[in-house]
Amino acid sequence: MRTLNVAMIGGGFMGKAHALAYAAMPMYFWPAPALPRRKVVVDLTEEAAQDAQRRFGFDESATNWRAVVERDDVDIIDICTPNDSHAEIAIAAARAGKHIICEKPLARTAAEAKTMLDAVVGSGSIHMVAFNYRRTPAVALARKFIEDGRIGEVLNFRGTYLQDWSANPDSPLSWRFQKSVAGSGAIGDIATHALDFARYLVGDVASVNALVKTYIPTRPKQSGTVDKLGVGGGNRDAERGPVDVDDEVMTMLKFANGAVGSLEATRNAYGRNNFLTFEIHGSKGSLAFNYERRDELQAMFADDPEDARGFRTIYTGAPHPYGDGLWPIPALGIGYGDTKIIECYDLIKAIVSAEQPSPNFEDGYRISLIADAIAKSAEAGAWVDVA
Ligand code: SOE
Repeated sequence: MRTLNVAMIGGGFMGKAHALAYAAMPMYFWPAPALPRRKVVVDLTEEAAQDAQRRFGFDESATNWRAVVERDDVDIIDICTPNDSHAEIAIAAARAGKHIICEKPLARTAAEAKTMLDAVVGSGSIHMVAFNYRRTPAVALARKFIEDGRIGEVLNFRGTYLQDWSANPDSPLSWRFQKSVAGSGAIGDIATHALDFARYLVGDVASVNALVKTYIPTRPKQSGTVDKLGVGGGNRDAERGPVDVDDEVMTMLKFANGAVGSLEATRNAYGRNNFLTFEIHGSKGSLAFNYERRDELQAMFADDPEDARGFRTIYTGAPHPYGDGLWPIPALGIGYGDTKIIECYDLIKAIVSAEQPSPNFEDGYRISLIADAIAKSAEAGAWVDVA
């Protein structure tokens, strides 16, 4: 069985999720398409890198990602850094002929995402953007139902991504609130996950009419390089710095295929934790999903007998997408880590078969185009076509 050596750049929250996936993927999907080897992890300081090496089971640690990208014994570059370094690392990796997985959003702007797409096209690299939630079996099942025509023609998509980790005005000024690093706020960080659902389940978005809002204009500066994500409620005595991104976005959507939709995203919705949802209405039925109940797909088929009509709850398990690798009994439970394990499986499969996976950099770029159109529309107060 082939071994693929992974160099992971960034050993934080996402690094933890990806390292878990490399370790566990062959335990779930066997025979594995190839064995990912946790070769080298890169972080900003030697201490952080060595810590990540021990914790995440890598052979080596390093602090210079440029040198690591050039190594002959590295097959995959895994980008788990904040958004402002995605392009530089991915472009160098493509030039060095490496396969690439990049955390979402692909880049801060569509123009930046385009430079990444241009770098991978023709390079021989397999490339993937880590929009992991579409790999939840219930979401993949929704796609199957739509493809099989079970709900007829899709008429309407309603997406939300609501969290509350930044609702407290004293929660720290993470890089996620700084435009120069993040590109945007809720739009890039979480609305893009819902946009990935929209494209995966319905199709490309043609135009948007959006509004955005920033509720909390300053936050206490945080110390250290670890993204604190609101943990501990923050330090109200620390010096405050400006927030220059959106806290909340809502938009109407027109899809290229004629469907319509809406999307709301915020990290300031007290009581909502990872409320990533969709509801889709079709000419022959409806589907609904909530990541907080991720083992379940709600489905309503209009051709059910009249006295039995209504949403039914399907618990995903062995007969459903990825069921052969997961747990044998429905409702034993899918977790965040499982979505990353499936993502890793699809990446390794794509490398072995030399076929681009989805979502790849082309998809990441298209999502960035929609994100840019949302920002432009909010500024103009008008419908904007997606370029
Ligand atoms: C913070 O909003 C965050 O960590 C996002 O950046 C991730 O993409 C999401 O999966 C969980 O929440």
